[in-house]
Amino acid sequence: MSEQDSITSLVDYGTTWLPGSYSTLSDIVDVQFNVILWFSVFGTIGITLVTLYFCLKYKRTKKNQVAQKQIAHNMTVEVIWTVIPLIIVMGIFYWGFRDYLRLMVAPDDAMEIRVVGEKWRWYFEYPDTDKRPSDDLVVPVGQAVKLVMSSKDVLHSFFIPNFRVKRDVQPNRYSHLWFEATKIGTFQIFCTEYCGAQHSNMDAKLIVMSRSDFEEWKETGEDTETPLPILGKRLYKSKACNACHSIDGSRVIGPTWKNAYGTMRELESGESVLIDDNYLRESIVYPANKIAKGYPNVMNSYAGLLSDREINALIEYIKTLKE
Ligand code: HEC
Ligand SMILES: [Cu+2]
Repeated sequence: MSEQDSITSLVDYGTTWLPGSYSTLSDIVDVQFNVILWFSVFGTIGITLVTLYFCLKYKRTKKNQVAQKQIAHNMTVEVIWTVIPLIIVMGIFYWGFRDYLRLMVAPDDAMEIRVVGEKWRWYFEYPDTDKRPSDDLVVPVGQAVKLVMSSKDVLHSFFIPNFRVKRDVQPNRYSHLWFEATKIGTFQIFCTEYCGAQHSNMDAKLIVMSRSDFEEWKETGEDTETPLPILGKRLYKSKACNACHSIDGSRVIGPTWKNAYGTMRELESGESVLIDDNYLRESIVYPANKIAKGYPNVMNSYAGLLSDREINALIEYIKTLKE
């Protein structure tokens, strides 16, 4: 079986209860979830049944007047129903805390990857390479990976359901998360903290590769072959420009790209500029320099995040959107 064949589909929904489990620690989370869940289910049903039984048994009737008697104290019963639950709950606490530490503390040999969240996309930086930020989180199988995460704007939350890991991602502060993938495949990453209009589009792919494929992937440079407009079209989605710019004339958060090239753009400053290559480039790299009239200044700079070729590709793509 080749590596391609063994790639699992995006999002393994698993059972009714939980999505498929693909990291070294996801099983311990599941075991604990299931034990506590079923313990609670039996507890709830058991207590309800006993309550109902007592209600009927000790119901006050003409024949049975015992129910009138008040019982203030029963030491034996009270000690039993305090000590037994205490032991059970402390056991769950010990177990939970021990596994919590395993989830929180990354092993020393973990590989570090930086995660940046911004409205409305994730991107991933590999500190030990000169690779450009990646739109997919690519990791080798069987290797502990530690994510160092921060946000450029608001609070986001990074969630890989199949790995049972989730953590808030804040501005001006780093949060951490670690995992070790057990299988080669592609998995879904979500943002699970409502972060504005396009929050539901804030997802990414986690691609788990064999170690040799991963080493190869790290070495691959940028795409120099795809024709510019086609590459631009791909980047429009992968760099999440589509969260704020439409290509069909509709207004999202920013101006549509349809029929934009070659027309005049009114700016907040009162000036007008021709939408040409220079204006487009400046708008991508320094969006705050010239604000389109009537639009909020919410676009992040893509300086350093897009190569020259990628910026050219986006411009060429915008040019093709003329009718
Ligand atoms: C968070 C929303 C958001 C995202 C994501 C975003 N933009 Fe923008 N963009 C805006 C807004 C709002 C404006 C208008 C205000 C301004 O000029 O900064 C704008 C303006 C522009 C303009 C000037 C357009 C004009 O008609 O004047 C260009 C070009 C542009 N963006 C390109 C991009 C590209 C390329 C990407 C993806 C790599 C991108 N934007 C991602 C919100 C966004
Ligand atoms: Cu978000």
